[in-house]
Amino acid sequence: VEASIPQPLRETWLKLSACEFNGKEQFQKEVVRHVETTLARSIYNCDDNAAYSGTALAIRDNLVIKWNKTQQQQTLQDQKRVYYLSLEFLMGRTLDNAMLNTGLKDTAREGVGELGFRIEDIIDQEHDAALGNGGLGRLAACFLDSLATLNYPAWGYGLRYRYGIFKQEIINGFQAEVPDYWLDFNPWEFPRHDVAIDVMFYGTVNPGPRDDHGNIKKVWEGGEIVQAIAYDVPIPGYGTDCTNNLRLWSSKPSGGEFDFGRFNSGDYEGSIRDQQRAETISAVLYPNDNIDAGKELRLKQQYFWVAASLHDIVRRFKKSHRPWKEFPEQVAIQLNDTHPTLAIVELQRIFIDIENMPWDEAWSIVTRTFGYTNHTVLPEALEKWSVPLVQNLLPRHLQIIYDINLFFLQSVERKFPKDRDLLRRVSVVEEGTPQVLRMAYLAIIGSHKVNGVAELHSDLIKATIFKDFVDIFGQDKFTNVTNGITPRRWLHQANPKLSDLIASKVGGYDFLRDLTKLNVLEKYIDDKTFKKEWMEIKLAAKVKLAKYIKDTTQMSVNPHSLFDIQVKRIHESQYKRQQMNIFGVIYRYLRLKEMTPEERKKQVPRTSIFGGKAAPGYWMAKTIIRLITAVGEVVNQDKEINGLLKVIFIEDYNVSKAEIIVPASDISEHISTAGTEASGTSNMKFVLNGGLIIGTCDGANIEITREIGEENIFLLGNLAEQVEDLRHQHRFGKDVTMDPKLREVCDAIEAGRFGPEQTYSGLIASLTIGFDYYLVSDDFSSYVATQDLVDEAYKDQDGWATKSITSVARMGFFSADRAINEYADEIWNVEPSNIKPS
Ligand code: OX2
Repeated sequence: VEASIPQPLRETWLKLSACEFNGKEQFQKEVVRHVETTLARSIYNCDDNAAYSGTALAIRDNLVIKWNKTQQQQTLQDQKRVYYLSLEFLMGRTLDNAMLNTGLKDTAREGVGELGFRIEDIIDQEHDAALGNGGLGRLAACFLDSLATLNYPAWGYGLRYRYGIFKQEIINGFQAEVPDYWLDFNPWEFPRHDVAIDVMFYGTVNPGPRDDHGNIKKVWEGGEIVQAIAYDVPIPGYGTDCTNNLRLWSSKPSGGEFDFGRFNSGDYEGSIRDQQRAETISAVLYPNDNIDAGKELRLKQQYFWVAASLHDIVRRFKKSHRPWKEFPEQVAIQLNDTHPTLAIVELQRIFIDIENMPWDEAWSIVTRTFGYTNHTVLPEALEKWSVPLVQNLLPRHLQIIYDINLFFLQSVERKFPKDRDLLRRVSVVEEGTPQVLRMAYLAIIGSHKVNGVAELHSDLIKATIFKDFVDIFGQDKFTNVTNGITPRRWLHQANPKLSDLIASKVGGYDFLRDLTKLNVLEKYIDDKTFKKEWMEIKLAAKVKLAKYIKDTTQMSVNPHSLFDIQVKRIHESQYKRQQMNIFGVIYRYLRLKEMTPEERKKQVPRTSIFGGKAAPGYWMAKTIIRLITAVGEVVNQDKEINGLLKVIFIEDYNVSKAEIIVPASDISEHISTAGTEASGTSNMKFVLNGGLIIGTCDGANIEITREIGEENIFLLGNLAEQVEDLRHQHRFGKDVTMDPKLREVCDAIEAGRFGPEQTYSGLIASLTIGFDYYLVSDDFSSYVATQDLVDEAYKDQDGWATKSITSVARMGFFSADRAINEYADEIWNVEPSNIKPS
């Protein structure tokens, strides 16, 4: 029975319903009320942090009213909904975004101003919600913003990690990790203790009674039960009342906090052991970007999250009393990478074991419901679960996986008779000791669409890792949706001055809802004052970053130097190639050292800025960080260099820091080995903020080039189609000598110019005895030459401004709104809903 107010009393209730505050005075009243009553503080102890809390709670009230309305209207309209399943949502901060999306920022600025606070200081109090590693998690966050902005009825489902991605500290030049406990005060989540779902692990599968068709049922029973508690987060759209829901699951023991029997008999520790075991499931985000760790706890997280989410989705569908066959017309579930692949198996299990549906009918519904997004071709990132592990943890699911695989292989056999090798290649079960499950294959088999995240990437998966599946299912099942970013956070919020300048030229802020409107800017490339303002805004962003660097590292950098930025995860396999960047910095340093003072005067001063986390325990990635900091220690103090080159490592790169860093680049680096970076999304953020790119022909760089024009990007290096040959040469070629420029850099490192050479021996060895898998030596001289072109181009500031403005004008395609509309049309078949404004 659902709790609700009986009909005759609803009138009374409705008259009393909460209203949004309106205008500055009402806002201020709410802030003060929250500080005084919700926080129990007063005028005498209201610091920035208390002011943040009061402001957040006041803004939150308005948000919640919109959110409730949206959810009620969506339920009433009973349209098809999208469910975006992602183990990561890298949200960053919420307050500023919520104020901007609901149009309350000016009110809030004035309001808190009169109460003695600066809105910027208040915003700065908030802890990032860092429930993600990098691009994959941030993409999910951008997609939520676009789904709400475009009025799509959509929910995100994820895990409520108690610890997000660790905080990075740099100690003596090396990375150290500190836990990120972020839930101290989080006004943006609403616990739903009434939404508690039991999830079972382990146990056995036993024969049960016969079903309606006379078959003996399989009963999964006797396992350990953990409860999933829902925590809901409102997601406001920009310029609309549509406020969607992100539901995050938290784990807790089922049936009471601890074992009273044990407690009373004096076994205090034992009594809380089960509680801790249960709570461990949602305790911590695995800090791996693009690497499959294969740990049991991770599989537990995946099933826990997937089981709770599907239970929730199925329950919501059942409320509509529609026949099961309409399920795919009401529900679209998108799998963000293979992490939620068990959802396919779980839905099939619900249908056949619980709802007693025949296999084929169930499977047809399942496959029409799911879509799968692939984000990588890197072999180390493709998820594989050991069969014994799955057998133990999810015995019934393993049986269903075997059946899915069997029926699939039978269909392949019918289509390609006698091709035994094909069957071996496409089987979900990979032979070996132990056998492993290839989750990507299961995801393909169980979905109606599979997409890559940029054109090159989508082509590559069809030609390489999923080639057999294209032969089996046909081309149409495979598609591309190039990633995008939300211009609300990554332009309007991060760079308000630029957003205002653009708005003054393109006729208001409509471009934030239709980014193609930026193209109007091209009209102004000869407008001197506009150009000047444009470059002043860039300089102001650099000054702001320089100040941040000064405040946090005590290092002074010259805002008039060329800011060259590479911020992204540092991957163990080194495919993003921060090492190439720092080798290039060393090469530049060696050249500067050789120059006469006169020659030095002609050089463009440069500040090389790095940031990014390495997974704990990943030694190669950490060595790269150490080399960067060590080069900084030498170069930054070198009197001869006199500020012509500075090397900065920004500690603890995260979303809120990206909002300071992204607007401040002159050039940013996206230099992955061609064919390895599926898309990249920071490339889009930097260009949207008027920074140029130095990059390889990889991922979305290719489409960015197509949109903005070759003259506006600095491309370098070998192409994806050359990579295989080059690797072959490295391994089997006769006289493979290292590029002489790179040799010189290695010699300097080995001579100990950046500290003990043993520190870097692994990194150097990866180039030589490791056969230079990521082709640094093949791309290095092109990289160095291209950096020289960057310097030349930068000397012509007017030409640079032209490139910058033209690029921004042509970036409309890279809005996440465009990406979401493509998903909606081609994969989900959903329509925006009609959210009536309040
Ligand atoms: C990342 C990809 O490495 C990156 O290229 C892409 O832009 C991003 O996903 C969003 O699509 N884990 N992280 C990624 O892939 C995996 C796997």
